[in-house]
Amino acid sequence: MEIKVVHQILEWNEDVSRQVADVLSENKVCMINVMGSPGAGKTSLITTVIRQLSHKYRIGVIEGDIAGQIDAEKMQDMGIPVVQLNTDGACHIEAMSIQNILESFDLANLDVIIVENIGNLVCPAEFNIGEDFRVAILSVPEGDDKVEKYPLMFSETDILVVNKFDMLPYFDFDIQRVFANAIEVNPDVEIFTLSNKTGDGAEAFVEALSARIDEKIK
Ligand SMILES: Nc1nc2c(ncn2[C@@H]2O[C@H](COP(=O)(O)OP(=O)(O)O)[C@@H](O)[C@H]2O)c(=O)[nH]1
Ligand SMILES: [Mg+2]
Ligand SMILES: [Zn+2]
Repeated sequence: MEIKVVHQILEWNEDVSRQVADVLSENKVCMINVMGSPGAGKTSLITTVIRQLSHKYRIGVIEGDIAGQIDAEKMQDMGIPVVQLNTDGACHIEAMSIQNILESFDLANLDVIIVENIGNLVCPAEFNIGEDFRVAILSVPEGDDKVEKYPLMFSETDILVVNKFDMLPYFDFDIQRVFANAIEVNPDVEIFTLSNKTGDGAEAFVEALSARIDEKIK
């Protein structure tokens, strides 16, 4: 008899993530899974997207954090429906949590749900949560070797945002190395350099995001 131990959680997660994806499709809602290290700029990027796209789409947010609700409060202040998911120590979000949370949203009146995953470059990449696509953020101060060191995060993403590009002059950060490493592990990845501080590069990223959203909901 086959003995399943380690993979059981991942297989169960896959089943539930398919159920979540079905519910989202039935309701024509596009879900985006935003991942990256603590401080990479996930919340800032989501805020940028909300500012630029909330006239076009009805957006909701799920804020994943180990504890607290600091980021969720920022979303609420922008008038966005938000649910805070506290993982109480767990370092990634699983599909089961998303499935439970979806009941809190009025899905018929939403076009997009943006999920801010737990700040972590490792295991969030292993767990599908029913998303339509992923955005991985790497920020300049983290260093240009991170794609090589954490390949799964970058091989499994659809979009890579290199954030805090305004800080490039202050760091020995070789953007060509990041491009080369990312394309090596993920030939189809779309890459954007961007600063949430100055707004440089945000327009191209938001346009690409919008095209992917339209593909799902139109
Ligand atoms: N200079 C600069 N700072 C940024 C940028 N994006 C985010 N930050 C700052 O980085 C810190 C962490 O950002 P936050 O969005 O909270 O990161 P998160 O932990 O990934 O959600 C905050 O102080 C932001 O103001 C950027 O493009 N340039
Ligand atoms: Mg955050
Ligand atoms: Zn984890």
